[in-house]
Amino acid sequence: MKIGIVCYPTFGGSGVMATELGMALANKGHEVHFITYNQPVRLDFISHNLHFHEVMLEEYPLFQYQPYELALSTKMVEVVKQYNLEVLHVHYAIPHAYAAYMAKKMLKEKGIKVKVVTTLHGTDITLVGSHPSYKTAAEFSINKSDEVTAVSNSLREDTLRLFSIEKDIKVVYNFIDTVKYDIADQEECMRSAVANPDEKILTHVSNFRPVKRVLDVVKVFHQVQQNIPAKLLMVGDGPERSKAEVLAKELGVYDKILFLGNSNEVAKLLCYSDVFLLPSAAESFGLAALEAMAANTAVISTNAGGLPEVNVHGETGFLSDVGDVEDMANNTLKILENDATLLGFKQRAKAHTKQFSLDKILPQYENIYQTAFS
Ligand code: GMT
Repeated sequence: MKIGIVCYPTFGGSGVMATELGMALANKGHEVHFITYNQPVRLDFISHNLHFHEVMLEEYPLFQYQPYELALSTKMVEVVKQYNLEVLHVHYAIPHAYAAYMAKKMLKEKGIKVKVVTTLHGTDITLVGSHPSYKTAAEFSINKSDEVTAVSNSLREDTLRLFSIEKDIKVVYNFIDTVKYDIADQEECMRSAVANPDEKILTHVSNFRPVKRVLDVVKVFHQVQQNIPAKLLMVGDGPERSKAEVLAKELGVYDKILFLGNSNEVAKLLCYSDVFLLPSAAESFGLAALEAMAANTAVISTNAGGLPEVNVHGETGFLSDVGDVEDMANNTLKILENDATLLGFKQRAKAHTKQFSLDKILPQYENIYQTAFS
């Protein structure tokens, strides 16, 4: 099929997922066109059937805010017309589903049909979309999509609770290309580059927004390293990073934490990891946790949103209430108490990712495109 993919091209989970999906579809022979304001960060190849179209914004002094939706819907119309796209798959409802609806209407005026598939990712529903400034337009554009998917049962339920939804919302879990994470046993995974042989390695990867509660990551680590020699890798960047650095200094653990910033090589960093910390206040799915599990890492997370659908309590890691730093630290120590226990958690975490593998999830999206188009 000929598919347009619209997403945020940044380090957020929705952009990562959309990019991985587009590349996988292209690998399977579909013609894929990314329509975004920058080349997606994880887009690591362009080929005859994988294209990128940049949405250009005209800066004009009159505008306090640039009208991005206008530029995006105009670009969608252009690309659909030029390449005869059959489906526009938009990731993150705001403003992508709204812009896609407008593009579809404009195309209809010219006798061109395109179907819109909207995938809800989380904050587009739970934080941003339900805000009174956006709710009416978000609800409208979700209802006007031809097909709607959510990345977990939890997000589906949140959407039905927060909005008046007339469409069926299908759950299609996020996926992972497990092969990309099979580098733990390879030579390039040199734990000695980041830790001493007796130290365990804890990792956190996120966009360091308040919802990720990165200060809890530092607090949990502070308690853990009092009992077990350990290092913490903090991967990513965002508004809470400097607060986390200040707290680490106050708690006297700054020299045991590596703040690594954003990385395109998350799989390589995760291969060092023993335990992944994700103490989020809200999380529709927790793609970062799934990536960690694929890299043989046990997960300590909260029980917020869709996290229990990914991280199985007592099997792949542990779940705690939001903010319960004590419980998260104790659970981390349980996992790290001896090598055999740690190995068991790591192996079960890795095994659990099979149900989120690319070959299971990709056909579900292909079916949805077919249904939308038929
Ligand atoms: O977590 C973020 O702030 C980024 C956000 C996004 O849309 O880019 O992530 C959301 O989508 C991811 C991919 O589906 C999910 O794995 C994350 O759980 C979800 N984040 C939240 O719900 C907070």
